Amino acid sequence: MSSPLVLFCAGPGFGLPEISPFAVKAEVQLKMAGLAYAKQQATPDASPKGQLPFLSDDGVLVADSTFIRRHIEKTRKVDLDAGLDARERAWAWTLERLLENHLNPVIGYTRFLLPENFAKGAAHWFDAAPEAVRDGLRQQLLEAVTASMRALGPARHAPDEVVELGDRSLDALSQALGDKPYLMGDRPVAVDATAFGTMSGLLTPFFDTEIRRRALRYPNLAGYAARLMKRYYPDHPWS
Ligand SMILES: N[C@@H](CCC(=O)N[C@@H](CS)C(=O)NCC(=O)O)C(=O)O
Repeated sequence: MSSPLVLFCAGPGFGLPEISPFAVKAEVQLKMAGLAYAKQQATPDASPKGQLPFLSDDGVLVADSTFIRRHIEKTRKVDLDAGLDARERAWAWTLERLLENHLNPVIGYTRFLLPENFAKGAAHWFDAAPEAVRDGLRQQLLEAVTASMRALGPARHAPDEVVELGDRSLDALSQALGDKPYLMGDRPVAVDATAFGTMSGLLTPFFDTEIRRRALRYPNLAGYAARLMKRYYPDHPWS
């Protein structure tokens, strides 16, 4: 029997198994829970919250990677933070906020608002559109992302200031990881799904960026991303 779970994401790209760090997080959460699932490509407008990823569980739609986690934990009786006490769970959640609320916007800024990266990456999403509207669609996307990056903060700063702030969060994450294999110890828990989405998104060799070079200065973070890639996407080429 096929699984009732279908994860809707944008699909692979930019040297990653999924373009979006939130989609990587959601998929790794499903893998951590040991659940069978199918994947389908979708665009954000198909999601109840206008963003990817979202999950269909036998037709019931659940949007947002954190609510996807809550849904599978509740309905499949799994605990992705099993073994952690209340204080450790609180710390893991704090790290998730650092990753999603601070570092993921740096990824968005780097991919969309640095013109060379936009030209190499997202601009190609419209290559198949009729020539008459192609540039307009690119411009429309850039304007939407710029508005959201202004709301989130990065678009108000100079590029080197975005790198400086991102680097502070990388340093904090590196300190939090230390010499452990995973953020909370010897086994991966939910925050590792989030951190892997972010770190693979920052470290992908597809974009040659200053924030990637900074991330590579933390050997424990580069090793961590490679360890998780091997564990959850063993067939995905990764340097
Ligand atoms: N809080 C959401 C964030 C998801 C998100 O930001 N998705 C982006 C792709 S990385 C998206 O769909 N953006 C399209 C839009 O906002 O219009 C989650 O955890 O799933």
